[in-house]
Amino acid sequence: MVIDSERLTQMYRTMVRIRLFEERVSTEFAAGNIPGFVHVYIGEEATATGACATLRPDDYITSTHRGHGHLIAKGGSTDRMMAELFGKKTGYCKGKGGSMHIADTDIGILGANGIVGAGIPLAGGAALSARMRGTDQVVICFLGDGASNRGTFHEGVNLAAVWQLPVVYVIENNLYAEKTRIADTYRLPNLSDRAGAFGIPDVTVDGNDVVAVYEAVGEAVARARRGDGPTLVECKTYRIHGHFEGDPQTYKPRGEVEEWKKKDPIDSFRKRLLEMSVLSQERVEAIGTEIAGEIEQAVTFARESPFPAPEEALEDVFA
Ligand SMILES: Cc1ncc(C[n+]2csc(CCOP(=O)(O)OP(=O)(O)O)c2C)c(N)n1
Ligand SMILES: [Mg+2]
Repeated sequence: MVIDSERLTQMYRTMVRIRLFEERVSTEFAAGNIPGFVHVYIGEEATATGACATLRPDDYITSTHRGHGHLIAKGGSTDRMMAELFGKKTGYCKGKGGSMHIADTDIGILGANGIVGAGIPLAGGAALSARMRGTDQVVICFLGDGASNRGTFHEGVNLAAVWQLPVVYVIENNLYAEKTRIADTYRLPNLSDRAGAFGIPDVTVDGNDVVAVYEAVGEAVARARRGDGPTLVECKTYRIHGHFEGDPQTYKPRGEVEEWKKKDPIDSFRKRLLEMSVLSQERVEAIGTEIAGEIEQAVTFARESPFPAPEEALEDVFA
């Protein structure tokens, strides 16, 4: 597959945007400016970026508790995301939701989710709705290796397979569910092997290679769009930070993080784009400066925005 320079550059920019956003979230969290739990996506940027680059603006995604990368890749605003993390009124949920509850239905983001595996039935519902409305919209459902052990996965993927719904399941196998290694809870070599139980196609890719992700998910999206049902895509990647910010990570074997840092998805993509002359060194630096400025502006926006008023606490509660 030939991918044009503009799209390659766009994907590079998205990966840098996710990385710089997450690095800043990490330092702002450590400084005490972000309340609650935060799970960052550092090291996994190629997966969300390659997957979302295959979608149309009117397509959908469902996300997870580690959602910032998915949301940015689908076009979420870094200003409103940062404000939400800071608990401010200008955030996506008026500062009342935080990191794990960011949604933007106007651009097809059906929500991050604090409940592991909860995006799976939502993705099936959105896909069924697309079919009933007679559209050819597609849903990408992001989930973790840990989530693939949940009942919602087996029930949700099976139903989507039986009904041939337009969903692409992207499993981000980052080796861990909290402190538990996937190898301690699952015996087969690939999580994508689970597709055989549902009778749907599967593919396993290097989740740190944005082009490989783009190609594999692109094929799966095309299949879903033409009515040929779901696909299970496993992206093998690694989370460089802890499960949550502040996690001491004593469960990771010595040297593992350093080994994976050598496979950094942004470094390797940058090298490739320089070799292909898609980008020059000057352009790389200009992109870095521009996006660093955007993130700085997002932090300023968040910092200077007001907190929601106490009397608004019970607004937007549906029960
Ligand atoms: C239903 C449910 N069970 C348990 C938890 C606690 N929990 C939060 S994240 C997580 C691990 C998820 O692992 P994985 O799906 O691999 O995603 P990753 O954190 O690696 O991105 C667990 C068990 C939860 N939030 N929801
Ligand atoms: Mg995991």
